[in-house]
Amino acid sequence: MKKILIIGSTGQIGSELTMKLREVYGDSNVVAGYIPSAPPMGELAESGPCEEVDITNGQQIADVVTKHGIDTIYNLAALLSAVGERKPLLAWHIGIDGLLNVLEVAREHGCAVFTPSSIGSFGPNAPKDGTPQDTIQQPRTMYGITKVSGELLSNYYASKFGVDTRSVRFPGLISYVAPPGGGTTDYAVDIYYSAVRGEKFMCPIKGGTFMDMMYMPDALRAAIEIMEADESKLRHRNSFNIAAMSFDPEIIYQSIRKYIPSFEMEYQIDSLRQEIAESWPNKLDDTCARMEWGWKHRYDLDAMTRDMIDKLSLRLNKQ
Ligand code: AKB
Repeated sequence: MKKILIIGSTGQIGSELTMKLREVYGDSNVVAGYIPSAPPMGELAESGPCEEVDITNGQQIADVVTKHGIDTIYNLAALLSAVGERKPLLAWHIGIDGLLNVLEVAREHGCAVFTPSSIGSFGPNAPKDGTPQDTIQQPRTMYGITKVSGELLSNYYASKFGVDTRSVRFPGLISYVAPPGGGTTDYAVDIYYSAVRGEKFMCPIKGGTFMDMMYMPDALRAAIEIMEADESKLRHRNSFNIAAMSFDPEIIYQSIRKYIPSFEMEYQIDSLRQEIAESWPNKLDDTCARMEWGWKHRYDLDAMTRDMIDKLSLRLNKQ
């Protein structure tokens, strides 16, 4: 059985991935790493071991890895794209200095490492539609620069030191559990909250701006399946394009109106997020992930909309 440490367990992906990994590998085998400003709460805190782990403190990571006999690290610490533009030095410190700490601990202790990359690792010079697995990246944001550098560093540790590093390039992730913070694709989560609350949605991204998106259950499955994949079949490591759906604000708005016909949306463009969105691909080609480890999404836009509206309605009515 794997012994897993999650760094950033209380964030948007971490809070759900920790619970999913505990379900798959057993509660006591999954350590939720957190920083004091974002401590675990409720089920996350109560269902398994928790340890303070600051990604910028290599010794702290090493101590927790030794204490719990960790063999796999999910490194989820990062600042998202829009907030990374406001705090570029911190984005680099967490994304790259932090990743180096993780890779060094992994090298010394023989751990496998998952570090998500993103559609943000591509820039305006990449082909926009059917963006290939291997192509020019050249991102313009600090977030994207840390993601490309992270991919290269992770590949380097694999080829130079034999560290089993793997990852995927996540699209915008949509979930009814933990809200995202500071991303460019966040509008595609916020829009469901407005719809379910019966409020008009002020959309920060222009109609006609397409980005890849994915429902969280598919993203969690991808993070687990890539780490379970047969290594001998992998031609790539860091990072695989994965895709599920691509839409612009108008398309997601119309998908929600099938279930909530009175829902209204107006545009109020956020220039920073719009500029970032325009530099990203419209739609990734994920053939390599499908061929090399059998990636397959389960949720398309309408299936996700149905589930989001059901689950969010339950959650918001309970509060
Ligand atoms: C963001 O918008 O910054 C993230 C991402 C696509 O990586 N959701």
